[in-house]
This record gives sequence, structure tokens and C-alpha cells, in this order.
Amino acid sequence: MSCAFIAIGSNLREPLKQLQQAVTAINRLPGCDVVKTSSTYLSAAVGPGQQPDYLNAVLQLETQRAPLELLNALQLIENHQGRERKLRWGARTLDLDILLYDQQRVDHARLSIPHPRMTQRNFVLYPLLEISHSNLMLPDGTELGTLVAACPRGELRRTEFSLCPDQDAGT
Ligand code: A4P
Ligand code: MG
Repeated sequence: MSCAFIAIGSNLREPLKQLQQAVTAINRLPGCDVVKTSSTYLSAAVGPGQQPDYLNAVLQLETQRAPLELLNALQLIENHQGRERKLRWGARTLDLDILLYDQQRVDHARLSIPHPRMTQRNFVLYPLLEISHSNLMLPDGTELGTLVAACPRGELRRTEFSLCPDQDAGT
């Protein structure tokens, strides 16, 4: 069993519902259990043009899926929730990024782990810290606490909305 951390984000079509639906869908994937969910965080979009604010969170998974198999499953969930890929960093109903997968490094045309931009993003680092600990280590030996200390919290705002798996799923 491996441990993976997934960043989830949405800034279109009821972001909270998108994130809740995604957590439920991930938790239902064979060979994947969502073991922790962070709070949700609001932040201004990093990207081109005027975009709505994002709602972001981080999940911890226990998974039997290999990294690429996990990516394939996450992309199907993105597509199922109406993800359109017109513009890099454009507004989206759902983005699912694999941040870390055990202590593995993956350097594949379709998959880079650790996620290359995670170290600079407050909307990734603060929710990750909430569900892990400051001595969580990246494969290069950097500790999460060091990254957080170098990344201002800025306008990132924790909300009261929660993302429990199967919430509102009618099960
Ligand atoms: N890919 C490579 N590595 C990974 C990985 N570790 N996890 C590939 C997931 N996918 C990975 O992603 C493009 C390709 O990256 C995928 O086909 C996959 O094979 P995408 O989701 O189609 O497009 P994207 O998300 O627009 O591109 P990118 O470069 O991944 O964007 P980022 O860096 O994820 O940024 N602002 C706020 N406030 N909150 C956000 O969540 N997110 C983004 C997206 C921009 N601004 C934001 C936020
Ligand atoms: Mg993405």
C-alpha cells in the first residue's frame, strides 16, 4: 500500500460541490482510500485573465494503484466533472494533481512527481501541512516546514466547508 497526496481545486460551477463530488469519486475507486481531507481554502486564481477565486484542498490516499494508473483514474474523474482543457491555467471545474507518492520521483511525459509547482503554492502547502506534519519530506530531503516557512500565506483563507467522503452522496 502506498501513500499519495492529491491537490484538488475548482473555480467553476459550484466549486464546493465539485470538490465534494471528487472526494467521493476518488474514495470509490478500487484500490484507493481517502484517509484524510484538509479544510477547504479560498484563494485568488494564479493564471491568465479575470477568473473566479479557487477553492482548494489536499487529500491523503492509501492506494494500490501505480502512479500512472492513479493519474489515469484521476483524469477520468476530471473529465466526468466537465473539465475542459482550453488554456493552461485557465478556469476549471476540477483539477486533480498528484503532489507526492511515497518517496518516489516520477519523471514521465505525462506525470511529474513531486508536482513541480507545489513548492511555491500556498494553496497547496498550507492544506498539505494541515493533514501531515512539518517534517514530511520530499524525495530531495526538503521538509514541508521549510517550504511553508518560505511561502507567505498571503490572502489564502481557510473556510468552514468540509469535504468528508460520501457526504451528500446519498449512500
Ligand atoms: N501532469 C504532470 N504531472 C502531473 C501530476 N503530478 N499530477 C500532467 C497531475 N497531472 C500531472 O495538466 C496538464 C498535464 O499535466 C496533464 O495532462 C498531466 O498529464 P492539466 O490539469 O490538464 O492542466 P493545468 O492544470 O492547466 O496545467 P498544470 O501545468 O498542471 O497547472 P497547475 O500547475 O496544476 O496549475 N490558482 C489557484 N488559486 N488555485 C489552483 O488550484 N491551479 C492552477 C493549475 C492554476 N492556478 C491556480 C490553481
Ligand atoms: Mg492539473
